[in-house]
Amino acid sequence: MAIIQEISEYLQKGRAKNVKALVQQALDEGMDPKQILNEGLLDGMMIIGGKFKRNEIFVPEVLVAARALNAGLNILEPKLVEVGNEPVGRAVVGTVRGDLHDIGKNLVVMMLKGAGFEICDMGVDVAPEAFIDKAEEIHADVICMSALLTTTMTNMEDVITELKNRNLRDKYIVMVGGAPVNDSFAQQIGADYYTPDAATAAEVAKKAVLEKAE
Ligand code: B1M
Repeated sequence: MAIIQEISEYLQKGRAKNVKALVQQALDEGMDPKQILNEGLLDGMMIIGGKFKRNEIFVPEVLVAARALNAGLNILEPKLVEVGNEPVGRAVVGTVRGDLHDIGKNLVVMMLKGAGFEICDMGVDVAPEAFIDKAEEIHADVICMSALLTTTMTNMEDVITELKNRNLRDKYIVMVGGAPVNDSFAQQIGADYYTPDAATAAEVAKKAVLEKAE
């Protein structure tokens, strides 16, 4: 079996140690880190997502698969972030209030680091005030929010409302993303950018910061 498929299958079984070893082996064999990420780790997680949706598996199985995914990501991270070097700006990144999903957010953190950003990773279940307080504290350029639930994506708007209340809206580039989020939702809540994936988020953040500085 091809190593990339093995990574996906061990991830689905929640075998973190095997995933970790196979990701390392794939890197040692010279495989592209992005291919390992997309075709091995994320492919495996998509299959888990489908089974979860169809009630074929439940939260514990999803959690062990997520742990295996994170084990693989830890090995990949240095390779994914070594792409960029020049610091281009600072970003505060977090998953919005009420939402505990952090895998996509962690990818956004990695890709932004790779694009040369200094990052403050706020974790999950982040209150609107906390995003803004931290952005002010570290003199951030960008606020990045992730949401995976239709019930929590609406909390992204609270951050924008709070920015407006504090007369800070124009100070920050606000970016949103996550499975249920799309461009029209981003426009509706007044975010600056929606991007469908972490790599695009990093590209767009870099471009936006450079444009704002001109
Ligand atoms: Co949750 N969950 N979950 N879950 N879970 C989903 C999201 C769900 C779609 C599953 C399903 O039913 N098919 C569903 C949401 C339904 C909905 O809202 N319409 C769901 C549900 C219902 C729930 C619970 C309510 C289940 C329960 O308790 N009964 C519960 C909620 C807990 C809470 O948050 N309060 C719950 C819990 C969990 C676990 C804890 C078990 C686990 C999370 C573990 C963790 O994150 N550490 C989990 C998981 C793993 C999933 C699925 C299976 C996978 C999510 C994931 O990590 N995908 C998910 C099904 C699915 O999405 N197919 C599901 C991989 C990740 C890389 O993708 O985060 O989308 P994603 O990130 C992408 C892009 O979206 C983008 O970049 C990444 C790609 O590069 N992106 C951004 C993300 N953020 C971005 C920000 C940006 C730009 C791009 O700019 C700032």
